[in-house]
Amino acid sequence: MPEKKKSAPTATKKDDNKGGEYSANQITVLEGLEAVRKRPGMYIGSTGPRGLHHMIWEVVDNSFDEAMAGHCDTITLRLLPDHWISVTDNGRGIPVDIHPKKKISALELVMTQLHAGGKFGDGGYKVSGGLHGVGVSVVNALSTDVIATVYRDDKEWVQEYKLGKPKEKVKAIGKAKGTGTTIAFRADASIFETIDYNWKTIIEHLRQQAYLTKGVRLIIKDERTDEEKEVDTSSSKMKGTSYQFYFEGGIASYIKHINKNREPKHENVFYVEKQVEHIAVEVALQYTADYQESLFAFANNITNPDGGTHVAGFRGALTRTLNSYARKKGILKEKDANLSGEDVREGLTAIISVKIPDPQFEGQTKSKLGNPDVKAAVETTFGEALEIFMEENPKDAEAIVGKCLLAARARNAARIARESVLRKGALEGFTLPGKLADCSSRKAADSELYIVEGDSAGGSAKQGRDRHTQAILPLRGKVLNVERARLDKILTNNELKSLIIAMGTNIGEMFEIEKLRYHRIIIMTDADVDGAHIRTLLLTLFFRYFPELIAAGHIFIAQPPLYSIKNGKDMKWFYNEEVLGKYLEKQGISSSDLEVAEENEGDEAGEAEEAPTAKSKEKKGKSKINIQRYKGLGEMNPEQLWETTMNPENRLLKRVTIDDAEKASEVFDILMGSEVPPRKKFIQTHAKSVKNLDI
Ligand code: 0RA
Repeated sequence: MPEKKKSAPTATKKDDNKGGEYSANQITVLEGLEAVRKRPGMYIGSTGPRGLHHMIWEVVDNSFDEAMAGHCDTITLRLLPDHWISVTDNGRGIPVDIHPKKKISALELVMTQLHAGGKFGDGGYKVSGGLHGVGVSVVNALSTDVIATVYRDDKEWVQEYKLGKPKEKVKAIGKAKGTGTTIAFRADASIFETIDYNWKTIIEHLRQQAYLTKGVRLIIKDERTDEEKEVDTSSSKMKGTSYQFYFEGGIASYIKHINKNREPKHENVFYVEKQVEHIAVEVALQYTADYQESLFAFANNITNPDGGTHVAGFRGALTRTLNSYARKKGILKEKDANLSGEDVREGLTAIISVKIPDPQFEGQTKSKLGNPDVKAAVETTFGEALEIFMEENPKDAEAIVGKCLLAARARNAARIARESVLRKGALEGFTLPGKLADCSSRKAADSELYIVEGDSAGGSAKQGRDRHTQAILPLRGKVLNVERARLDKILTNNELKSLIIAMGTNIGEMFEIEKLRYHRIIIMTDADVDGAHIRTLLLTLFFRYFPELIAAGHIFIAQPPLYSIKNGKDMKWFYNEEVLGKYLEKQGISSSDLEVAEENEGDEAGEAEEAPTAKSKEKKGKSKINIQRYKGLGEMNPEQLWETTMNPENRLLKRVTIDDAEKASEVFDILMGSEVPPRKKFIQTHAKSVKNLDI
């Protein structure tokens, strides 16, 4: 690469051009550039900062074209004093020989004739196009000064321009080693709203371009004076700032860059690059734990925010390939529905880059690729390569399909939720579930909803309650106790639908806490393993779908007594062993006696209703203290249930915190999850505290 050390572009000797040398051809050329100056927006997009920066992109694109044709590996952009920009590459150098028909140097043609860009040369296809593929002549027309320097045939050639017009013919001004081109320009301040460049905009655009052109070294140097730099970006620190972008991995490196603050679901980035006839296809992707999709599509290095045929081909192949893999490996069973386009999109980071000789852009903003043959080229190239990648990287493949399945489940749950309980209007004026014994009060602040396990306990609760303020919703434990059922399945459950309708809040995006019909929602389950199971499930449901209700303190757990002691006519209730123990001690019954009594009972599950029985030492033989142990709510009669568990005057309620619910949800995952080791471990460590856990 020619190393011409210059902090600002060099000017050649002044040598007035003889107007008479210009042919008729050149006059039309100059009229063409005049048209650009009259309607700059039509050629460069805008005269605002965007258009100004397009001037740079246009010049850099020409060097990228040279790089993509395989003739250049280094491009240097300099921001120089006095609003000069210079772009140097080590390509072949713009030809300087005289064009046979036009009788002027090819360099001059390129610089002064609209769209002369790819019209000559060796036919290597021109890649830049679309929005800023207008040609360097437009940059020339919109600049007060341009200096084009070419290193070619061991010579340094130069031509300078003022407002688009050459000052003199192209001429050799010295010797040169190697080949290359430098285009230096100064945007016309009378055309652009501002001619101050934004460093960050330049860095970000060029970083992207560097990713899209692997193997090209891009050097960007800020050599402006301090006054010219943006005041608010700590200008003094910017002095001498320089960046180098070189990405051997191309768009695969780009994927890593985009995902660097995300959580990738698999290690290897998928990458394919293939030339299909005249279309060059490049695709890279990696899934992350995100919910959004980050997809970037480019045609000839120009971004297509509205997608187009390349994106269509990509999407088709992605969905098809992931589904066929999941089926082949039995991850999707026969009865399972296919993964949808939406499912495979969640958490996807992907870049699709195609290069075609004649890109066609559609839509209002010209941001959608239209070439029809691109779809099939991307679809086959990408589909085949992804299939091979999945076979060769089973770990990655499993993680990808797993993530998509998860997305499918979540979407299914959301859909079911929307369709069943949740449609707007479905709840308003919708009849409350038949099982619900509602309270008569319509004031939510006074009202309570008891969720009761089982029909028999439900019956007692209905009879024992305060009808004015207490509503009862019995849930059938068996139905709820769906082993391994995930919440999405559970949401199809009629019992839970009834609960959601009864609460009145709706769920998901339709959730409205203001619609809550009861300010206290009380989970009342048996003090046994099944009860704990159902409680866990309900807490998980609240934690996952109604965290607002927990946060607002609306969710409670009823505390039925564990024991009762009948002493003559007196009835005492005990809600935990400690209090019972203390009471018994006071009565002169030691806990060892109690233990003996329990052993005598002879049933390790403690099923007996009238046990344990202990005799008071002092009152030996006189009176018998009858300790009753409650296992199920159904064992209490309505009066007892009211007295012990529902009467606001003496009941115990535990308000559920987010912490409690989160723990429950973890337990739920362990109990219901498909992963066996954690479930096994959980059961082993809790085996002593929970007997007869039916998992
Ligand atoms: C057409 C033909 C040839 C070179 C280029 C264009 C060229 C253009 C630009 C613009 C910026 N840098 C550039 N480098 C090269 C060369 C044809 C040949 O050598 O046979």
